[in-house]
Amino acid sequence: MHQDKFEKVAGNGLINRRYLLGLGLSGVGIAAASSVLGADSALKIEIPTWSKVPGPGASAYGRRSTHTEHMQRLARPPDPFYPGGGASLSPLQHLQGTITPNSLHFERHHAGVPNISPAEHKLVINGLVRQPLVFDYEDLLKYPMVSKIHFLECSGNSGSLLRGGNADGTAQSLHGLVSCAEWTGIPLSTLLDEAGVLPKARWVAAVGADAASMGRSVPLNKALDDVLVALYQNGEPVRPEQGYPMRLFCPGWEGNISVKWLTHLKLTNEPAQFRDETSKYTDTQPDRSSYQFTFRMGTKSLITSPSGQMALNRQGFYKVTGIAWSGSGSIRRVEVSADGGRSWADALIESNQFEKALTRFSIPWEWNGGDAVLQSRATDDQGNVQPTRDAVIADQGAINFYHNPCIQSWGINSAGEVSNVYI
Ligand SMILES: Nc1nc2c(c(=O)[nH]1)N[C@H]1C(S)=C(S)[C@@H](COP(=O)(O)O)O[C@H]1N2
Ligand SMILES: [Mo]
Repeated sequence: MHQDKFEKVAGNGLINRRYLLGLGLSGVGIAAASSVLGADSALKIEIPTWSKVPGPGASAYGRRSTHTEHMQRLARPPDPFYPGGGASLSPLQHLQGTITPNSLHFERHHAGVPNISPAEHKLVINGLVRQPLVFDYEDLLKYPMVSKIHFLECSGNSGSLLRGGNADGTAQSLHGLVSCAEWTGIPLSTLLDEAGVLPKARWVAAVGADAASMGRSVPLNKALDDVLVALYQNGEPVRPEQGYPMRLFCPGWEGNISVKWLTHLKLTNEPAQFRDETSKYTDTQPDRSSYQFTFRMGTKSLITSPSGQMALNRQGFYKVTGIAWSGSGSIRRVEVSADGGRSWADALIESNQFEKALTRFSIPWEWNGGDAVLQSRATDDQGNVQPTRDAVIADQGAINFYHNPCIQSWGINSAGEVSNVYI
């Protein structure tokens, strides 16, 4: 078979990533790879209808192809005792590259999505400042802004893998509380400088204008470092679901602290002890004590294809691809295993490697029709290596399910069915 010429770099069929760089892919001979231009001239290709009649003209607001409408967020069922509460997850297995389309960005709401009129919305800065300030939306648009590509991940993401029991699911249902966008906004330091932070201040208490009045305390050093008051998301005003007209954005930190529908920033000496930093988003240890503040998200990766509940329909060549990210910096390396972690090969990095942003990786793989366990393992520029599930459980015990960066294992059986497995 032609696949024999591929250089195997790890057990169970992993192929040197350079074959994805155009070195020898032509020999793969997948039927789908032949285009109309490349096909045999004797082949009779029918001219499709859409090539014969003009389609609809230009439109005022774009929409996606009707053939891609199966790509949907997965909304968790509403809870009648928790109006507006809940989440929806990004369809990671259908996406490519590193940017999540705004309409598919995951959501997590504690009291639903408020419909805020920007003309009536205010942002107040007060507390331990020389000069309390009130901004309206139009004021803020006049400030210099920066644009940064960053992931956002809920600290509850992937938590079901630590709860044990049956965790069958897709990349989306198990890990879809992560998304990545270009966030454009005003560095919080600019606004704090204008208010004049008093020397006693150590924390910034941020509150949203939703019916949850959700609040979180941000340490002042982070607030002055890279936190944004984000007004735009991938070039358009932040979507209502993401916090229109403005949200706090704390790069690399758990999603909860990026307060949406931001309306109040109060400089304080101590944390405000909001509900979401006392009763929730705290990491309970085996001795039942809890870490109150675990801000930084881990060093993590995930194979998005092939992934849970997909099926491989033939033996042979596959492109294994996925995403990697780190709350501490940029992704330096992603390794992939096809034999459940016994041997590893370096994946090809297919995207930019921005700080605290999704990074796309791929590696070619030949499936021989037997059992396989696909895994990926990320390393960031601080030297952090993604831990195994066993290591996470040994480290933080069985109670806590927040902040789980563990290696995902996708088992493949001889029927080609892909499912979450614990090994
Ligand atoms: N005001 C407010 N801010 C909020 C929330 C909320 O319910 N209300 N949810 C938080 C949580 S738990 C997460 S994970 C992120 C989710 O942001 P997204 O919905 O834009 O993905 O927003 C955070 N900010
Ligand atoms: Mo969250």
